Amino acid sequence: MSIKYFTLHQLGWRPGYSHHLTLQDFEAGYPARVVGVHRSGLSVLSARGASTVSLLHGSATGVEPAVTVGDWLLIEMDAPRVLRVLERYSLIVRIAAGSEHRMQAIAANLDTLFVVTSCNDDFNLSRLERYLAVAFEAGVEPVIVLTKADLCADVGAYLDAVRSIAPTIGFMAIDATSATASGLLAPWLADGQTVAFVGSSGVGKSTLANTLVGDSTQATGGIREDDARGRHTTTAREMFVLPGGAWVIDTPGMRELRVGAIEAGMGAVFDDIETLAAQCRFHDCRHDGDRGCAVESAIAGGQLDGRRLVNYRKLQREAANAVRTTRERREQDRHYGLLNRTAQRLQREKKGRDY
Ligand SMILES: Nc1nc2c(ncn2[C@@H]2O[C@H](COP(=O)(O)OP(=O)(O)O)[C@@H](O)[C@H]2O)c(=O)[nH]1
Ligand SMILES: [Mg+2]
Ligand SMILES: [Zn+2]
Repeated sequence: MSIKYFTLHQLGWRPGYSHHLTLQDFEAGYPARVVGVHRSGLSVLSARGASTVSLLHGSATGVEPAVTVGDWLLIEMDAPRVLRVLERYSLIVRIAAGSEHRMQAIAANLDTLFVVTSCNDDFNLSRLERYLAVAFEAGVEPVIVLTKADLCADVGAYLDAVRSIAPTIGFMAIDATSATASGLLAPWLADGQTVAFVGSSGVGKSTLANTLVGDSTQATGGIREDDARGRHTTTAREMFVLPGGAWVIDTPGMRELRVGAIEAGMGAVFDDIETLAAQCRFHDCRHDGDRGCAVESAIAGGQLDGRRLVNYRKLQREAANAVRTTRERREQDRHYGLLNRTAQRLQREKKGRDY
């Protein structure tokens, strides 16, 4: 398959990235976008075409969290070597599964996060709030996509529920298998835009990705890994381009999206609770039987869903916990680093005495 060449603009380049690059940087290397993260290395696209660079080792180019799909790299002019990871415009992160504190990047430099759920048992307002908080924290516009509308008798009830938690953000109900879905998502899929689909397994993320790609095989630019049927499947972390020029990152279904620090995101999703909390009699009100609590009286009066307060608290605890463990771990690392260096010095001194 022939390789299609993309301009930086088509690859999603933003003027802001240049602000972090010096003239020397541009002489030493060129920018390239990570379109695939594989065990063997990173697939990148640049104005020079497609290439593979090895994964980053060493602290010089190491970033925390590690390089992910959508990242921009500075690649050395004449060698497949990463000089630097460019400052991220936005980054969707979670606490890695099976870890207490390790941040895992899901997608970098996104414009839009499509939060996908279906009009059935998967639908869960608290989980939606969680995804929204993560998107807002990252500075990414969230859009809620309700799939399987064609299989649902009362789509209106689902839409009303979404409206109740997120009156200001975009949402839609679709049949992900139908071509009409493309038109509904089109406002977020302009040339050079980068979007990602997140949500539970089986809600239709890959189906939707396939619908957007349509029948066009040339649209994939030779970078999409197809299975035997030539359909997109969610295997590795990768992004691919749509016929209209937008970049799509499909993600494997997530069993849980555990949050890290999300104060700003919480403020955006739960601004009703935070506004009420400012009216509580005591500034350190726990909204839990305290006198003069505006949050509890709003719940009693039916203006606020009690479920929202429960979820707000849960997410706050989770975030505080993640922030604390990360800080403790950093201090521990510093401590052990110091011990190590001291041990090495003592050993050198001992050797000096022995010889
Ligand atoms: N009828 C209907 N089926 C759908 C819709 N979205 C997804 N599906 C089906 O649901 C199953 C899971 O979809 P898939 O895209 O693999 O989900 P993913 O795990 O989120 O990527 C597939 O059999 C799809 O055909 C929809 O909007 N309507
Ligand atoms: Mg999938
Ligand atoms: Zn209160």
